[in-house]
Amino acid sequence: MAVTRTFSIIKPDATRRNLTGGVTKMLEEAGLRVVASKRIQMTKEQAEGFYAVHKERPFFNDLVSFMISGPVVVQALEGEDAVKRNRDVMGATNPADAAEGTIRKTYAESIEANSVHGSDSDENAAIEIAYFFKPEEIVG
Ligand code: RTP
Ligand code: MG
Repeated sequence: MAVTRTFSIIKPDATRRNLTGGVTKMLEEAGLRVVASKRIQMTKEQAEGFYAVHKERPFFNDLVSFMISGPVVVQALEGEDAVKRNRDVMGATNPADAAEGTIRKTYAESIEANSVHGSDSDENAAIEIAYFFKPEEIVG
């Protein structure tokens, strides 16, 4: 299995509850390595751009408001088959549907305040990493 990268966000519901370490520990225990990380306050424009694929969805405005409601931690993660590995440990979007032992089952508050984002393909991972990090900020 090839070592690849994915992009993760620790969302405002998790930073608010001081769960940056708890979430990162679960990512690391799943075999992912943090190769870039920073805590930021996203602007409305940044959040709208990041979630542009969802702009016709009914939850878009609420999602953008939520993502700028507090600090987030953006991370690039590296590991074998990183996109799938990360999505497996994240669990289902709705924590009510998430499997035991996943980040969302453990920490998420609701389908919106679900503690983490993770890229859904290698192609999107590359786009999302480049949206937040300069190449020299990533140390593999
Ligand atoms: P993500 O992109 O954050 O990793 O999560 P995902 O693939 O599991 O979910 P996606 O369908 O891409 O939706 C992006 C984020 O929008 C919020 N959401 N709210 N109110 C709702 O029905 C609803 N559905 C989705 C969640 O924060 C979700 O992670
Ligand atoms: Mg998604």
